Amino acid sequence: MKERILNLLRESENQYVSGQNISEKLGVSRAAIWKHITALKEEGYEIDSISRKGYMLIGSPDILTYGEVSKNLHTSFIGRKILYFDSIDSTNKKAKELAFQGEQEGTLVVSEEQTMGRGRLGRSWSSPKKKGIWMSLILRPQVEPEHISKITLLGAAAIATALEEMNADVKIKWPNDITLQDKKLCGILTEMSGELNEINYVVMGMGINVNADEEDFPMELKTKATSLKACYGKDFDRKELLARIMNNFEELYQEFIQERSIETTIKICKEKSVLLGKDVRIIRRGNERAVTAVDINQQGELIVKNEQGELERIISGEVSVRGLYGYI
Ligand code: BTX
Repeated sequence: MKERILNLLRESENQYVSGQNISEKLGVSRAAIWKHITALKEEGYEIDSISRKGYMLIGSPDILTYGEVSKNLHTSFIGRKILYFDSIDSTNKKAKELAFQGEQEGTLVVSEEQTMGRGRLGRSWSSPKKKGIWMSLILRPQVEPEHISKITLLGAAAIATALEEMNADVKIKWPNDITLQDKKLCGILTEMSGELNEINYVVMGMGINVNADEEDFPMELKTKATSLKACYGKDFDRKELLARIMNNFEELYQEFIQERSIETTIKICKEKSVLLGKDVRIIRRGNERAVTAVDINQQGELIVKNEQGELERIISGEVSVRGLYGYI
């Protein structure tokens, strides 16, 4: 009922809606309306109330609920259901539990903060409250498990495109990072449950530093992480960014599922690549070697030239890529 009252207020932008009108349309008592309005105010909605005139919505909180995100969402199934948390250990963990219980494809788990956000290989992911977008998407692609690493690239391309639409000049660092001024802005963690030749579900976790100030990052991240705000000196609209990511992702995902192609994704990943043409280190289980990044092929693999001058394909799996002297 609270959501329905909110929707009525949203529909009547800049106008008062009388208590009687709400009561007739939704079949609730005036006292019940008052109770829900009070609850909405507690959530951060600014609602003006004048006796005899009624209620008017004058401001919405900076929260990533479906009600707040959906205005900019144009998808048919990606992000059409958002499970919203104020605080959680990890959205990937929650999404995996839900997917295991049968949650449908496209459901998005979002939290304002994570107390145990995770990166790849058990690393931790700093997720301060309301300073970023910490979310995990449940997918059930009907493809062989070997294609799963492509989903990370779809995510990277969708996020980079959304950020470009909002005038942020970001780069993609194959396979799972987005960078801004050579620092880490976003990381993607894709996890899968499946059999040898069948996928049960995939969870793609995305962490994006949006409005974090430098002091929001732990000491060890200060030289290597950045946020949109730290770079551009202003707040970015998290709701709009989230919706744009979903819109872009759905398009790329449809191409992947229906046409078995990631051509558009690869084009974006190459155009925005921070690695191509650079000398980099490939790190696999503690072993490092220097190569030159040359290309990304249609399978989403990184093509590098090794010290012998031979071309090699690097599959994302367990590798990390670093610049010769630092993160890039
Ligand atoms: P990764 O293993 O490539 O990166 C993890 C590393 O990045 C850490 O070891 C640390 O050095 C650095 N780092 C940690 N937090 C941040 C941050 N906020 N910004 C920049 N650098 C950071 C990347 O793993 C994948 C991260 C996925 C995070 C999402 S958030 C929603 C979902 N839930 C969850 O638990 N993880 C994913």
